[in-house]
Amino acid sequence: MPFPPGFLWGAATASYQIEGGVAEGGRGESIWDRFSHTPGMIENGDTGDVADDHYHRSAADVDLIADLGLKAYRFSLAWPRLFPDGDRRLNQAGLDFYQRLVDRLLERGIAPMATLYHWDLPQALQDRQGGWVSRDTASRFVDYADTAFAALGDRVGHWVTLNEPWVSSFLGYHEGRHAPGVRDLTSALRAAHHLLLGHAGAVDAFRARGLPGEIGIVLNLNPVDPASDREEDERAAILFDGNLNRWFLDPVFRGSYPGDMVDHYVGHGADLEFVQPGDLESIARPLDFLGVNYYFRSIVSATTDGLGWDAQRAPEGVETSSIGWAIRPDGLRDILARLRADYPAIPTYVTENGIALDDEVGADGGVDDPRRIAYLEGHVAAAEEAIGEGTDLRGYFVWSFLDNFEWGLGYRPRFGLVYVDFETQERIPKASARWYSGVIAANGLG
Ligand code: IFM
Repeated sequence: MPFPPGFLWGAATASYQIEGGVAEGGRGESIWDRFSHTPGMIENGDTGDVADDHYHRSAADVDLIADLGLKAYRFSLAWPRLFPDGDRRLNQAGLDFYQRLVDRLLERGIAPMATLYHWDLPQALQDRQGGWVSRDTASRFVDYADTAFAALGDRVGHWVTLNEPWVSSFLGYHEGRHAPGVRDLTSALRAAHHLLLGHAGAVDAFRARGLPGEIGIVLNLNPVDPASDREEDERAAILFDGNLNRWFLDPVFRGSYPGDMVDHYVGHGADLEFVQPGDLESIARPLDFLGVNYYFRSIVSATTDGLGWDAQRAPEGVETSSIGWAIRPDGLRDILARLRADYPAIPTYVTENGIALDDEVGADGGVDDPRRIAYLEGHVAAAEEAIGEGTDLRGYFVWSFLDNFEWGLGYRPRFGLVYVDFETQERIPKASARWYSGVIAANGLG
């Protein structure tokens, strides 16, 4: 039996990408509301104002998850629904939305996996103190997390503190391609550190409550390949690996930042004095699991500008998704092998994996997506191989349950198992959703 009994076959979403209802139920503004309404930031001027209207359709959406036979559903809580001003004033209506969602999932026999931070910081915290650049934002996050644990901790079996802190910090505060749109290296490093401190504080708060569930972190991890065997490209690949993978894995699992990257960032003018005694010990608190989001391998060449690397998501001429990401199931197997080799053994989930395609509704009203089926089949097979090689893999979540708001790319890329007509909000399970139901029923590829 390659996939153990009880393996969690699921699908994932995130609050800002699907909920809509941004001004309802007392929700406050998030940095993604502000950013998506800033001209030029999002393709086609799209915003998450309505998205999949999941805020009004959550009950029916849970029924659809159940009808597809999914065992688990990974979603995120919108912090500004609970704390609209980012302070200690709880908006009960916001919490009630997630109480109803969790209750409905459990009624339908679906295990909830709740992510506390999938990028929608209360805008008030950005305005007041620069968001994650401020150490106090980590404390505000712990208060919010503890409120969620108190309310939902008896029913949610799997908690994720942060989704992809590399994206929140480096895309949000260094490249400025994501909210809040800051472009400054020290700010990104401060943000990354304070995100990890918030993670650590949330883990402590969770443990202090003695709750029955499990808690972990989700990282976006890639194997990193040099674009050539030139020494400069090989060195750039090591540095990019340090930026993307080791800058998060090392503190969480070893209690230290990688020395080569500390030197590299300082060499580029960064100031790391925000790290205080004891921080790294806290960040390295033991976790119950690691979530891995995997989409592609990174191909890196040396540059003379920026941080000294250029990372591509596909070599020339290979088959890619509709947003240019190469299809490389071997990368999933490789990243899991690398984790086994370099870091302590830990129960692991593939918390996101999927492909963006230009799906269309056919003449028969269905959505045929054979390329998604092939993609998922390849990656499920890679996950199976990793289990055979020793990874303690406990679950696999397709990104995404629904087509949704893909951040800077708006609604153009469709990642869902379920097609969404954004005019009518009709949901149409794609052929891949039916295929995935079969995999779940067989507990594997059969
Ligand atoms: O849509 C995102 C998700 O929010 C985080 N992980 C990657 C997905 C695809 O880009």
